[in-house]
Amino acid sequence: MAFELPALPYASNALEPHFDQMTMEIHHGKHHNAYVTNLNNAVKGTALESMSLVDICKNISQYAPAVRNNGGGHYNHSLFWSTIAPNAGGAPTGAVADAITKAFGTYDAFKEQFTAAATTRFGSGWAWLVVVNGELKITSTPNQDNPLMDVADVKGTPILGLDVWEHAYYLKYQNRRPDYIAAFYNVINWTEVNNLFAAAK
Ligand code: MN3
Repeated sequence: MAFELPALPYASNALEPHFDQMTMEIHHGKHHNAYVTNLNNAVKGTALESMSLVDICKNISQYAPAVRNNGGGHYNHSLFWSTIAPNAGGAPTGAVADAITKAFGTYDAFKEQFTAAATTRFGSGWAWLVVVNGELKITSTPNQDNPLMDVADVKGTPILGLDVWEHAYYLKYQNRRPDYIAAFYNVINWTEVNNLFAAAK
């Protein structure tokens, strides 16, 4: 029952020109794959082997740093690949659109706050849109932490995440993290975000 690297749900060049093919291939095939391998090594022979990643995250403070870093890495990237897509992006749809209006006022105001969270996360980490008691909040976490974790400042169910580690953008955008963040809005898979929102409420 080892953890497994999920296949990308689209071709590695499908998100061009926003997210480039080489970055997608290295990010998924090397970085994410390494988190899966290292997670499996960290849980081998322990009770964690048969637990869900979500349950592991919820009690992460009880486990070794290798479980936190690689379990978080596996969860975060799996969510990331599923919530971006080709022929996507733009304004949100469905119940998430309504919830964004309710929580932030407008889609532009949401973008402003999410961009700020992603831009100001110092060093490596993630920006998140999370569901807390049925409502949307924006937060960020360091390294491979996420809002499911008992160590997170803002706890909730993530329905959208943006990886702001340099490995996510350096090949195409070099030091220009803001350009990478701006490109992200062209690939958000609002259909899947709505699915996650419905499941989280
Ligand atoms: Mn990454």
